[in-house]
Amino acid sequence: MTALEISQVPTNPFADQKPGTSGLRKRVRVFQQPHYTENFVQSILAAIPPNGPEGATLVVAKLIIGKDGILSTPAASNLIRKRHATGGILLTASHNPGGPDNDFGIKYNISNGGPAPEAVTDKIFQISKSLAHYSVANVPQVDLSVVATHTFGAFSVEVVDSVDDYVTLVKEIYDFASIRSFLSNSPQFKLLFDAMHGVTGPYAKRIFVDELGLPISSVMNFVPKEDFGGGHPDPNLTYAHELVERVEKEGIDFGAASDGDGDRNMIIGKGTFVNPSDSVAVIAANAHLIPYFQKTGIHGVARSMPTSGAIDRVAQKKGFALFEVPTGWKFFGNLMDAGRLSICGEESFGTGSDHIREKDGIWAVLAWLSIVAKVNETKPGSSLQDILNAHYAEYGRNYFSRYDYEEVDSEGANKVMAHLTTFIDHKRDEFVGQTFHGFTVRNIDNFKYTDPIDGSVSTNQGIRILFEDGSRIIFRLSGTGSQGATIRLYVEKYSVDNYGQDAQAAIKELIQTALEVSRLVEFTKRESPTVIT
Ligand code: VG1
Ligand code: CO
Repeated sequence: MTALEISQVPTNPFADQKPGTSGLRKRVRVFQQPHYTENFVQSILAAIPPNGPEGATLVVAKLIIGKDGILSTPAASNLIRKRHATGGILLTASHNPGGPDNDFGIKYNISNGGPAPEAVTDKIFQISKSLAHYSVANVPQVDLSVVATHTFGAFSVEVVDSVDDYVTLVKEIYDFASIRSFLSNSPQFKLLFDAMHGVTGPYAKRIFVDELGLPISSVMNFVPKEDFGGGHPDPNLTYAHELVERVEKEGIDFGAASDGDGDRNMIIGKGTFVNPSDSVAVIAANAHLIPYFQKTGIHGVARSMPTSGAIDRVAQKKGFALFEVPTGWKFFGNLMDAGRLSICGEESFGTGSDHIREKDGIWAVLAWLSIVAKVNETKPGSSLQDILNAHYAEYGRNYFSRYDYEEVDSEGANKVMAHLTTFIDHKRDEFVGQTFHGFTVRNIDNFKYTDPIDGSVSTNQGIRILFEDGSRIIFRLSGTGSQGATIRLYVEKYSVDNYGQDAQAAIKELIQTALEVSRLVEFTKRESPTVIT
């Protein structure tokens, strides 16, 4: 085979290629502009460290691609680690809607398998602002529907089975035989997994049907579609309504969903919603039931700042080290690489461990399924709600809710944040100590994080209002939206013994306080949020 021809294409830089919480997220139409996508990919490649000084040429010797172009984000993280790849590029709108009029995204993961940290994304952004050309290789068309390796001189393209390595991984983590025997001995136990036409369909079919012996009717929307069948592949109570309705109507014991690229998860049962902040706490509290953690032990646990402190209670009781990081999975990577973090989660339906460097939807579903199976060995008939109640009885309950105001006018959103900032600086003295609906302000700040491993500092990670009783209100702007601005309002209230309340009723006064203090309705003209979790 002759070597590939590389050509240089002149281009002009774009000013807006700044990656956000996880990758560069824009409308599909933006990525379709001439040179836009090529520019960004070139900027990523140029930012890869081992290639040294500015202007050095990156030699891409090998490309590994999932069959049919399908690879979930967690499976890609695993593959990068297993194959010792330099990094990986993921083309995905993640939890946002896709198709020609909606979203697209490009995520870049580094050699540890995790999302690029800020130092790397900053470098990508810097390069993108002055890019004058990109390189294109004339690689012949490769059939992505067949697992094979294609060699072109010193360069090769390997098309791999998307599911195999991932299934091997999760089978090392969990006791499949015990889950399988629980399922076959409990014919009344109904499980339903919704892949939301995202990437996890083939994984779910292989794991739940082939490996665990469930009927094919246990998985829904399992054919991946480019536009997610017109849906919004975000596994929450609003967008996964098809699953939610079926769980209630059909009395399903265990319902689960994951997002477009398979890194998020939602766990529900009839009449039961497992809040993601509780989910990671319950997994941490029950980690001794999972073979992987029996082997490794728990080195530490972590959560993103807005995630409730439910896991803090577990850490305290069990003596685990606890870390609070900014929003975004990239902040967990250093701690994991340093061997200081085993289990972590985000309130945004992200849960995972150090088995890879991404949050992992199917991993979380299997974690819960393992816990259900084990608990049922000693307490037959235990439901998700029973497991939650037992947890609340032992640790208390952190009532938590998130209100999303999606695609609001940027100007309005900025006004909300600017107004709140006045209480951090010049109006601080009158604000701290004030009481709203029974909650007295103890402190207000803008979350700043110093990475304990490399000392890097991330500022402006969300405005926190902390109250005397430990309750919190947090405001931050989304870094994954593609249009206007999205305001996220998070509230949390801890109760040691009153854990049977409806979550919305429990946090009602905090929401009132948040809206009053921020003047959000006035600034954004939004009477109500688009999504409530
Ligand atoms: C959101 C979530 C954050 C998550 C990120 C990426 O970011 O809040 O917790 O890590 O999405 O998820 P933001 O900046 O919009 O709040 V995914 O499934 O798009 O990788
Ligand atoms: Co995602």
